Amino acid sequence: MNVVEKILKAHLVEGNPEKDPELGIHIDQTLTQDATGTMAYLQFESMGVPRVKTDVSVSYVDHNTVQIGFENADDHDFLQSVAKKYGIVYSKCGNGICHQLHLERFGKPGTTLLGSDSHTPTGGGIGQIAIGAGGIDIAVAMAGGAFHIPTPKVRAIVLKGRLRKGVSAKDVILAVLAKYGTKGNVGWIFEYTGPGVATLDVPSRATITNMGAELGVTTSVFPSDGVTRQFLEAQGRGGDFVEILPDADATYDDTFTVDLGKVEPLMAAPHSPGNIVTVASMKGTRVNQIMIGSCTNSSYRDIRTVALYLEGRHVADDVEVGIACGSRQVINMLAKDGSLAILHAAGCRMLENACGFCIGAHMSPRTGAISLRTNNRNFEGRSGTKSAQVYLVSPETAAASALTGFVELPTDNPVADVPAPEKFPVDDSMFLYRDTAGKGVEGTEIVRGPNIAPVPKGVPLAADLPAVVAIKVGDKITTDHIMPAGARLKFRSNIPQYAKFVFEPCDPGFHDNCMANKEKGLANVIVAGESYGQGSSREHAALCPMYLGVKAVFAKSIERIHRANLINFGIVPFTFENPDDYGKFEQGDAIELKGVRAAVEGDGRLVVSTKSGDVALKTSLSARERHVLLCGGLLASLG
Ligand code: MIC
Ligand code: SF4
Repeated sequence: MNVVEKILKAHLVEGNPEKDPELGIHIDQTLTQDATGTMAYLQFESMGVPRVKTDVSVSYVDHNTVQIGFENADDHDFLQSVAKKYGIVYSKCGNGICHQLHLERFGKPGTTLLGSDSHTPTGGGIGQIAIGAGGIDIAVAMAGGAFHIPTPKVRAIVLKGRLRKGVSAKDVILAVLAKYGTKGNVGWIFEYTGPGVATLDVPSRATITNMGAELGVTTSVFPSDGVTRQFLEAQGRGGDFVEILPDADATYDDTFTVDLGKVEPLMAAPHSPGNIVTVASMKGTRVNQIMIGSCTNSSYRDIRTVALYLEGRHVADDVEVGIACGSRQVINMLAKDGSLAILHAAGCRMLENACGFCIGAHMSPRTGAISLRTNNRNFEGRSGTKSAQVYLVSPETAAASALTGFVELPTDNPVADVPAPEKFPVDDSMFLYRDTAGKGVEGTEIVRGPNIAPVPKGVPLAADLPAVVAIKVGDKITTDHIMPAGARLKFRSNIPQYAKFVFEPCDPGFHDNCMANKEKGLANVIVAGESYGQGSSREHAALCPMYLGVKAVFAKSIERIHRANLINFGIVPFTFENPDDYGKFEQGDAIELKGVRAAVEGDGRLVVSTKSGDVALKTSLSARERHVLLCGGLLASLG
């Protein structure tokens, strides 16, 4: 067996991998972050379960930390009180970024982790099957329910050789993205294997599995080996180690070999993480801003490497450089070894150890800027500046370029490798309720400020639906297009308010049109191209459209997490039988979804008449998904 098969076999509760298209797996650990967590816990509350049933569930606060206005602070208080009541560990605002913290303090090889954030696969770096999902799926897992994944196909990414100096894990995952792109990988799990694995420390492995999210795979995973043991021991968690290696005769559905020694410094050019070019080809390009950090590249290894590049030097006058560490542990180590002083002296802006710039919560670059960033997504406008050109790079490329203000090759003047620390300083004081984890504190009152609004529930799917094409969008529409974050993020706990911004970057009139159609008794339909719903796990990209009366999506293809979220909120995910039929719809077309309920109950086929002729649509659903859709969503299906 390979590593994926070993872990899934130990967690299988429904389905047979040999013949079933969907598997139900038991979830050992969950994580939430604040921006998706409030909804997850509101839904968990409505399930009426007295306490979490997982081994460990952690509620992190890292996204909405800026606190302009009362909304974010309201959310934090709500989350803290929920954690106390239900036996969840609460990571206070200021502790760090969820994925970095979870890797340091909770991630355990051989276990399953479900998180309400698409970068949860970071845990694959420590040998977990770690998957991102919508908040309600996390709520179900906390209540002891199974999580469902498409029966995976497993691709071995065989690593050979050793990276050259100045080249790092970020370049490896960019090389994998260059090969496989951001679409067409739905249902796959990528398992890293081969002799090169041993040359990568755990934080580097986690960089690779983190950004596997951009491939659209279910997750990515590394084996748990001697390197994993050393990392856990250095974290004072040696007892959490178990060895999980692929058997010598393990088989895979496909194999791709990466010769680490031949990987070049790479970057993802605007506006997609799959748009890969070499750093060499961009060398000498003027840069205005450089942002280092995010859950992809904020470990001690990464920021220490940056400090080594900047030691005794200063960033260029015309470039703004910001650094956000992943956790307090990282900051403590940088403080002790003098790196913080180096970074300050070099003229870097030291930012909060939170998501911050990555989600466009601050640090938006100037109009038309070129911004190099070490995070994982460069979708148009995500930085907060629509005209900005964001390139995703390694910490090494970022640091080398900071010195001159132009794109530089980090291999020209590389620094020494940062050895894996023998001991990490452990300070768990900002993880609250560890002692009552799994038990909860009876009598705890949930704190609900005005930003916490009730969760809307769906209604059963009607037999026929008179409808309107409320919007027609193109290929690769991301959840950042559907449900913008940045300045709008603070409304995450208040659906009627947040729903005002659905499709804001594509059509600011969308909300009002949908509400008007809804009042007339018409359903709203979204027509889209390839890879609809790429990116984040934010269920708001389905929940808010549900609130606006969206009942179906017609797309050329739909990404995994978003498709699951649509079903969870009673929106039928149809694809075209013939993709060319996309051309037969125009925004504003009046259509009818005749027999839509029967289609969902039956073979999933629906024919819709348009002014250019009939269009055949299909949806392939498991029995469980069918039931959820007919009830009007997962929450409604639970009674
Ligand atoms: C992101 O990177 O887009 C986010 C913000 O972390 C999202 C979660 C969210 O929208 O809250 C993700 O990746 O799932
Ligand atoms: Fe936070 Fe950015 Fe990571 Fe999302 S991708 S969890 S916003 S650091």
